[in-house]
Amino acid sequence: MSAPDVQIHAVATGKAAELVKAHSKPSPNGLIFYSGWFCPYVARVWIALEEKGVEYEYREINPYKKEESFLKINPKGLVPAIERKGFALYESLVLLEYLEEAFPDSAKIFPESAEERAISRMRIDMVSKKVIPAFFRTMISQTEEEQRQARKSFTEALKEFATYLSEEKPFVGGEKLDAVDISLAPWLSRLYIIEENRGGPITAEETSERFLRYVKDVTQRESVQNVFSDKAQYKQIYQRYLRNEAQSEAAKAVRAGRPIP
Ligand SMILES: N[C@@H](CCC(=O)N[C@@H](CS)C(=O)NCC(=O)O)C(=O)O
Repeated sequence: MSAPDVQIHAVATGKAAELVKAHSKPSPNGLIFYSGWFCPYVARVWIALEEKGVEYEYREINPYKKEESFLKINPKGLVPAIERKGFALYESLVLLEYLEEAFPDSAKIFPESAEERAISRMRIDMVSKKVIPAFFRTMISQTEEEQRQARKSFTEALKEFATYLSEEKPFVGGEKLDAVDISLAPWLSRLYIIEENRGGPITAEETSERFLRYVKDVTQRESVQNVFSDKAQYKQIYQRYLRNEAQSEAAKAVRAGRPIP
């Protein structure tokens, strides 16, 4: 099987391109954000930067090229990553925690108390271990029966996520997005891929009315919309998953039944 993943539109488009332009110069705080416009893990960090109001310099990377200069920042060769005053770091969820601690005056995305923070981490762990693998599996499944089963696991995981929501506030974080919301948000922006190709709209029967309202609120949030490129540009990438031809580390792991790296 060939490895066509390296063929990606080179730069962000649409609303995301405006954000890239606004962050094209070195930032006074020295933060460099290594991004791939198309990547949902990148979107987590990008949304967090925007929600927190932390300044950054945006640099576009094609992680499939595994260029030597980027491997010095992240030896795994994956985006997102950051660099600041000679310090390099990667892994989207670690980056969320780093931003919270390294920029203590910025808007908070984790709760104050140790107990609530621990609960947030458990919820984020559920997103990573259940929701995201089931999302990828639903995309790469080829037979109708596989697709049906994968979608069932996916929507059951979403239903579990819905138990984190209250009737009073739009988000898990209350009136604004917190790290739990942000850990899932990029996949909610990409729900249409499942809906258009794997069995139609996600229904309230599969999840809940409350969850469907949450999807609307999250996907309409300014920070979430602003990191999204033109929908058409994602197609080339997601077609590779839908045909089960993607050769990304995530695709290889899901195919082999291993945890996503
Ligand atoms: N666990 C990583 C996953 C990052 C990841 O898989 N990024 C993808 C792009 S969406 C990547 O860089 N892929 C390059 C490859 O698979 O070779 C995180 O949370 O940051």
